[in-house]
Amino acid sequence: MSDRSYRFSHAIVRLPADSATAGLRAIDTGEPDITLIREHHADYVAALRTEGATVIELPKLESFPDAQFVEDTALCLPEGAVVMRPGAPSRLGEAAVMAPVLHRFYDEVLSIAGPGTIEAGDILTTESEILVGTSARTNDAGIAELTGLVARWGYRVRRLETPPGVLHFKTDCSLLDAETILSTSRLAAAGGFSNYRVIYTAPGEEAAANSIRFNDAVIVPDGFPGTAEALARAGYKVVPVGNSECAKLDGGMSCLSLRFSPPKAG
Ligand code: CIR
Repeated sequence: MSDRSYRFSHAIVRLPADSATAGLRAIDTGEPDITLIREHHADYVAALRTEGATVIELPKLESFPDAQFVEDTALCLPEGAVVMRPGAPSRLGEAAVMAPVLHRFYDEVLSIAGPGTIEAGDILTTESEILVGTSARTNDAGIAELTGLVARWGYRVRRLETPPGVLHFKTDCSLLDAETILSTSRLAAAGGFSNYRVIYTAPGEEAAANSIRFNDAVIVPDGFPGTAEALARAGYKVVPVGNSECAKLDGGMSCLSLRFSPPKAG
């Protein structure tokens, strides 16, 4: 089986702005520490580089406090990229800023024109399909437009539902390999993963579900020993990275990068 859904040559990240502490959050769990955000971000970039990534570090964008969460702005596939249309009004402009960056690496860069909205934190690309969860940020019109766009590259989109109160579909799941998904039990219970093997986050460790498989490693947020152990037991190489501050902004390991293998050099 192919492995293009978790083996990549490149990652795009954006350095956290000073304004990052003003990023969106569902619940106030305390002021994020900007110095620690930067340290964790540097550790994250280092982990990607260790796993073989060419990392493109974009400059900070003070006018967009959530811009470090680059994942939400685009879907990067081997054939082309699709610029999203974020459902959070304060994040809408981030997508347009990402488009020229993607043009460096892709001949084909498509865009969600609207009126629907979709953020790529709601998209899990597996080896055989593209799963999209509806959420407060991603609606049916956004999913329908994405479905039409990626059909030209032969992709099938399957619509699932993100449980209420969960920011993004991938807040609660990640791809581990061609047949395996790491998931919280609340998301898996909503159905949709019957064609996959599911490894569950340990009880009370739901926040560990937002991890990423990047080449040989599974990069996980630090501080979730039960889930890290379950992954190690299943044979994965677990690489923990601190995420305490981005967690206060509802962000995790997937949100901080766009992972891809570009068709052109860039
Ligand atoms: C937001 O609410 O949009 C940001 N504070 C967090 C975005 C996290 N992104 C992701 O899950 N893909």
